Amino acid sequence: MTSALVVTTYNWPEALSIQLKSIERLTKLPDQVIIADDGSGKETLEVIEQFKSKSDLNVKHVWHEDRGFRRSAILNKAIAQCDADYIIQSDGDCILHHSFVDDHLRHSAANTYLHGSRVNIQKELADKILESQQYNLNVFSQGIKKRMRALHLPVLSTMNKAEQFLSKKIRGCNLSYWRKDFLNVNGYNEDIEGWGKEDSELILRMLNSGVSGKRLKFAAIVFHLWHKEQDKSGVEANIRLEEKTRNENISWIENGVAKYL
Ligand SMILES: [Mn+2]
Repeated sequence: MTSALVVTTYNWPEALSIQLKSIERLTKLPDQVIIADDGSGKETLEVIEQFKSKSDLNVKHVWHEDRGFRRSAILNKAIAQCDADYIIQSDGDCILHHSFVDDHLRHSAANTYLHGSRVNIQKELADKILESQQYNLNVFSQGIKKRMRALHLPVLSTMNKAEQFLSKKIRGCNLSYWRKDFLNVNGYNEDIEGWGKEDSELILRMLNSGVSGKRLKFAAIVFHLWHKEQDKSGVEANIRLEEKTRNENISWIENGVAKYL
């Protein structure tokens, strides 16, 4: 089984560079790293080029032009370009726990997607990390919210039951699934543009197609760097698309990944 870590980013090179540092510290490395770049400028490109030049990892930068928030499209393009069996997703404003990839791979199971915990780093600590480009995060760190989520006890994760419903805890910054299960529902729905609902709508279709989920509690941890809230003005239309998927038991959408394959 081969794995790819897919990291989304948009014009926040200071955060991406910390995220990439956390990849270097992983106890188990993915076979491929793909940066899904939703239209960032030169500074982000420089961070990625620098990382590529000093890393032994197979790193791919998938970019499209900036036409607003198009997370669904850039993730489809990135996953189309990867040939790994298993996809692990995070965002460029997150710092991975050193066991992040190991935890996802260890708990991977047929016909199952996994989602882990997100620990929020508050503004003051986030600013400090971004400025120093250094971090040391654990359950005792000052400046994190809901610190119990930073507890790493992966043995306890094995007790989690499979979910046949959409968990409110699903976050696109901490998700893994089989690429074939993703292709089977035609990936992200690109009718969803602007902030919100693209991940939960995808997961609903996976559930509708017979895949179940599992939450990795006390494992697969990401630390999310504080930032100002996104513009959420288009979310109503996205909520309607998600409701349609739920109410009509949809598993396949037209405007998905297939056009890139
Ligand atoms: Mn964020």
